[in-house]
Amino acid sequence: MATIEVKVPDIGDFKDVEVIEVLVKPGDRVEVEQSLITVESDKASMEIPSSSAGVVKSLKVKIGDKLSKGSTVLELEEAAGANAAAAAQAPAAPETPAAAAEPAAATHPAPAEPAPIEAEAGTAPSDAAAVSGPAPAPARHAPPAASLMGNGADAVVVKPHASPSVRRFARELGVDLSLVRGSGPKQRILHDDVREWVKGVVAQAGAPAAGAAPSGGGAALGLIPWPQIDFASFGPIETKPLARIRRISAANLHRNWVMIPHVTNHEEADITALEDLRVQLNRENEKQGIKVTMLAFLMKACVAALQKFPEFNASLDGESLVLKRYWHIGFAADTPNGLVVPVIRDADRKGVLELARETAALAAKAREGKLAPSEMQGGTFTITSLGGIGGTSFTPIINAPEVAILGVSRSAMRPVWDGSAFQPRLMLPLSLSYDHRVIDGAAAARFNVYLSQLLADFRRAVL
Ligand code: CAO
Repeated sequence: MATIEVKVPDIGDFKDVEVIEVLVKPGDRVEVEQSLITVESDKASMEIPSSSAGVVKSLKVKIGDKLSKGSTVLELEEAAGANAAAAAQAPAAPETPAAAAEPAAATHPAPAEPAPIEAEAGTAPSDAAAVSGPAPAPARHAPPAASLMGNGADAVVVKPHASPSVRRFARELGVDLSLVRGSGPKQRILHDDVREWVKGVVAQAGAPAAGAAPSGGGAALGLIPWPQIDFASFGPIETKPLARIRRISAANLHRNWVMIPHVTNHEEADITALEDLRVQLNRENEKQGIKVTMLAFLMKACVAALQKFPEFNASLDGESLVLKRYWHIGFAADTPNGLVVPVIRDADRKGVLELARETAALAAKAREGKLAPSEMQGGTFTITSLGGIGGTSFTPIINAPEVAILGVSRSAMRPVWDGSAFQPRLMLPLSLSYDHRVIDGAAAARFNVYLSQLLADFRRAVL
């Protein structure tokens, strides 16, 4: 029975890469191309596969060791005849001068190629979407990375730090790794983190793993399976993969919708006077290129309402409520890549003109796919305005871990009874969704009424 030394094959420009996972132990039987260890450089991680089949006799590496091409990974006891057949099937290593010079090459089949290199955090394209923070829950959930609401977005998604085998494991379970907090070195996500995340989600909500396909999603809720229909049997169809931001936002929206008991309170604000002021301001500031839309006023008014009702500017953390003494307001922006939520920091310290300037700049950046992750982080409350498009009301989904969101629809002239006659008034529909675990219906109604009063008489917003 021959002993074979399995070495690190040619892995390109990588030298002194660190062993971060050892996937086999002495006595294990391994097949050709089975992953033995995972190594990681500053920018990427990859699995080193076995060049031969056999039984692991001894490991020559441990976690933390630094390896380069030609380093011995382990010794295998070759099972008689095993590698003759395997070698015939194994893909040959690339014909590089380095591989040809490999002295051990004569004693075992050509090394298989390492698993594809996977880019890690920091190397993700800027148009990727970053996910919003999770609903309060399992300990290993990721912190709010950035928002995409559908936000979750992350419109900037920084790729989570995990080895290929962990990525494969997560894929098998339908887990979106961007939602999992890594407990390994440099916050690397480990197999156990994925397991704990799944346990947490199932235990907390009976909900499916975020990102799970609808077909598999209902089992934990005891629902009947998603209908499987051959649509083509009814007529012509076209199948398009979902865009990346949409997939991420879908997972976030699904989680938020399933985990947060939503209720929406509808109210109307008389913005007749405010609209006059807005038009006047736009006239005055035309030369400076500032355009004030209703959104800037809404932000200012929301900050005042959030200060009066602090539980709306909060997040659940287990059995505690975290009240935030800062007012960073997110707003949903519709972009060609999907919905993202840029955040205006310290909206309480900014005037309406500054808020207008900043929202316009962030919305433009969002549409160009150029928002930095930091520009979508830290939100405490979100406004989603469909006023430029239409509609009379809707049910916005809360952008977890926030506890409320304001949906705004299109204002319209309506006859309003003033006690003696109908008057034409410009009315703005406000739809406030709130997390009923934190906010009672009465509090939501008070918040919305107060907001409506502020908008009707904007002087109150600066009191
Ligand atoms: N009622 C009537 N008109 C309104 C209005 C309202 N509530 N809100 C805005 N408008 C008007 C604006 O005054 C502007 O009119 P003019 O072109 O005549 O000046 C026009 O509608 C377009 O406004 P806008 O949408 O460009 O600007 P905004 O500041 O109101 O909104 C932004 C900016 C980024 C929020 C918006 O462009 C956007 O992306 N909205 C979509 C958000 C979304 O998709 N939410 C859904 C989330 S839930 O799935």
